[in-house]
Amino acid sequence: MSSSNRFKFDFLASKPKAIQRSVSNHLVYTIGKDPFTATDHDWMMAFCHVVRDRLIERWMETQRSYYRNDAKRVYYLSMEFLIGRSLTNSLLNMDIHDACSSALHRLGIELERLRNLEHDAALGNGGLGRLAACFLDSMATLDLPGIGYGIRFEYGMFRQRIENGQQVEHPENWLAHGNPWEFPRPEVAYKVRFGGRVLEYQGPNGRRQFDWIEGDLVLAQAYDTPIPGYKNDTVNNLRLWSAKAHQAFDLSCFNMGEYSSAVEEKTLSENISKVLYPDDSSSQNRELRLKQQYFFVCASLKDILRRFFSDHNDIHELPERVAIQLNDTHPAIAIPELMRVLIDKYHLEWQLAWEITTKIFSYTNHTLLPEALESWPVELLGRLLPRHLQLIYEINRRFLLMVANLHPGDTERQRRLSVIDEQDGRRVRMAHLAIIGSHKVNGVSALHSGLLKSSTFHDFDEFYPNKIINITNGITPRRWLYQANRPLSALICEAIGDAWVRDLNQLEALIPLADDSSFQERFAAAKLVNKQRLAELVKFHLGQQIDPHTLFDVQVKRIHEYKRQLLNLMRVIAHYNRLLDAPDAEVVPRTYIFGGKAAPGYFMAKLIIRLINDVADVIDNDQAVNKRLKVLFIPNYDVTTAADIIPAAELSQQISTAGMEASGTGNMKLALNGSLTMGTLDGANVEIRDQVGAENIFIFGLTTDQVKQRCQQGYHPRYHFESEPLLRRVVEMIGNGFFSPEEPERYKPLVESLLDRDHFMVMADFQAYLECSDRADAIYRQPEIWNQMAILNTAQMGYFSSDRTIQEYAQQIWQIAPIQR
Ligand code: 26W
Repeated sequence: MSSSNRFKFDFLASKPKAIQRSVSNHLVYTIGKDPFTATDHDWMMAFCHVVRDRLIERWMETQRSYYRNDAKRVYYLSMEFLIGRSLTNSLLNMDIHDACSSALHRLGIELERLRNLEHDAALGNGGLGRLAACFLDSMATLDLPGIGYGIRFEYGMFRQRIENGQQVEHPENWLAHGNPWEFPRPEVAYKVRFGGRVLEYQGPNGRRQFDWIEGDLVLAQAYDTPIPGYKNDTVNNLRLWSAKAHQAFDLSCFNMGEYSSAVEEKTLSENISKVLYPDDSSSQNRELRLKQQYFFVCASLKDILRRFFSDHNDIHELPERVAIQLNDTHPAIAIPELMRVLIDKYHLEWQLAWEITTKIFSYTNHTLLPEALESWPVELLGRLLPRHLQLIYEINRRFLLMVANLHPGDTERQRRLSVIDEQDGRRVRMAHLAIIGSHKVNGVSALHSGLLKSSTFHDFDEFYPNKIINITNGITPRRWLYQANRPLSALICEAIGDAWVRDLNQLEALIPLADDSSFQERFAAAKLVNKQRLAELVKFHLGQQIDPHTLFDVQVKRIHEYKRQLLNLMRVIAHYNRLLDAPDAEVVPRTYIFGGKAAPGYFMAKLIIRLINDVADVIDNDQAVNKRLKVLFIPNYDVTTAADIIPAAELSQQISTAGMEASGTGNMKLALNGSLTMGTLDGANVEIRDQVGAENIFIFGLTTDQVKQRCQQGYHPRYHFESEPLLRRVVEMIGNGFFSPEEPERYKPLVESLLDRDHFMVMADFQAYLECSDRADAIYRQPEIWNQMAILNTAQMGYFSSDRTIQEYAQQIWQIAPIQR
């Protein structure tokens, strides 16, 4: 943006005095409260409105510049956006943090107190949703015209409480006290149809035409959330859809006194945006979920076309102005939806409609787990979206014809590639639809993309060479270092300036400082401050004592068997046994920190949480060890607790079964904050090793190829049980009720799974894991070496900035460029 504009925004609005006046005004005129009776929450809302005023000016100017430049835009379609809090992010990105802090101080209010009153916008489950949020930040920071589209869930990701050691889910009503960041747009509302039937008729030139009619209508109403870039005055938009009844209520019922049936339809349709599905990596074929998907896709496409036609009139130009990224297959119904609009509404010929569609769409795959690959029963899809099913059949028919042309007689290949899975009931494979309808498909780490090409989508890779590519994930350095870790940020800025915040590769300037003993000390001091802060939070919120002078050994992420929190816990038990056997053994005093939510219906994951808490109890009550060994489960892991925990971590556990974690992004956040990774060669861990150097990371365990080999040869977990005494003892303790004396059978399902199946090769990796952990301990005893390694991690994580990731998407997939103003 030009300097004259910047001047315009800053001069009046960024001075403490102006901010102070503005807060007072908003308190009275927006919130309607007297300063004498106002609660902290009232002040927080008033203050957020002040910040929002500054956002909206920049937002309008940014949108105007996109129109002026006739910019090609990218639309990021995602069922999930896991944003977290926005206040600090907005203050720092607009460079008004200190001015605001002193303005509030003059009013007798501490910014820190207000900050903690904000609810997380938790409209996502985990990695996929948080990635979408990092991408929005990077697009805005890079001056790219990127717009997010999703659902405004009334209830976000559930709140996790631990009661009697077990996860209990509580609804997260994040909107109850108002959301200061959103702008409702009641004038932007689109009709979305479900059900009904397909009408066939003769078009003007004698052609067969189709129209989808009747059924039920729901309204999608827009809410906009401004997304500020880092100190560039760009503010992009996240548009979320909320479901509203097409008719508020049935007046005839109402007049007859049947009040509840009068509002029945309203309740039913508004259910669509009521609650986020809390399932991470397992596809539930619920009708409501398919409705959610089509609901936001249909509204988003209508909105995209409305924007296009506001200053264009030739639909052929659409691919020059519009790119649409599908965040996993969840929005893949957009492909037949665009075909429907182009053919049924604009009366384009199939071939032309298909060309436009495939030029516009691209698809990111985020998982190889078969249970997470979405497929919808043909019956269900045909009932809710009859015209889409017809179009999917036709897309598939034409595709399979081409396959047959290339591989005549190879019906087995056609069966494998088909969009329709004929195996168990007929189902629509959404990933196949997404690949066929996109010009690019990407995996999210080098290893993952390689596996997509060599196995999961191998036939597609042969059929469409160069369509499947890799774009390794990244994280935004603004939220995950600059904001979350002020002590380390300040130290880095002092040492090398602040250019790294928008160009993370600049952290390499820290490399020469890695063996400077005074820098090492200051680096360690920053870590200690973060550890002390976390210890205070833990004391305050959980009433538990953790010692900041112990090694903070952290595994925070969704609880899933393939992520192997159980393997970590078995290491904890083995360490405990060591102390039981040799009470005076010299060990590195450790605090094992776990955090993460389990899907509410995921029995094994919930049992693992319970075992973590049972083990923590036993160790807490054992005076002989509890000064040197502490296990802590931090409840309700979310974006905000992540920002408290990650800067304090020293060891980062990234121990998924090789080949199962698509990328991981927590691994990047932890390493960037100077935590050393202990991990398998899985997902982006491989590339982290390449960047930081094999000597600065602790790698152990079976590789992807070895895992595959073991599976093929026939894997026998009992062999490890029989031949490894340390392992045997740990498994027996879990199985015989050592940690659950009041219910000895409690963990039988875990032990049976380990001994009889062990799909995740916990038993096979246990020994190597223990040895690796000992290697780490030996280095932790030499603080200079540990600190040097930690600095070299931070210094060499530049590649994992989501700015780099987004630049790759922009160049290799979207063909969009920054807008200069
Ligand atoms: C339909 C049910 C469902 C829900 C969510 C299936 C699959 C998902 C996601 C794909 C799960 C997910 O979040 N995947 C994670 O994506 C991250 C961002 O790319 C990666 O870093 C993680 O490795 C991957 O597990």
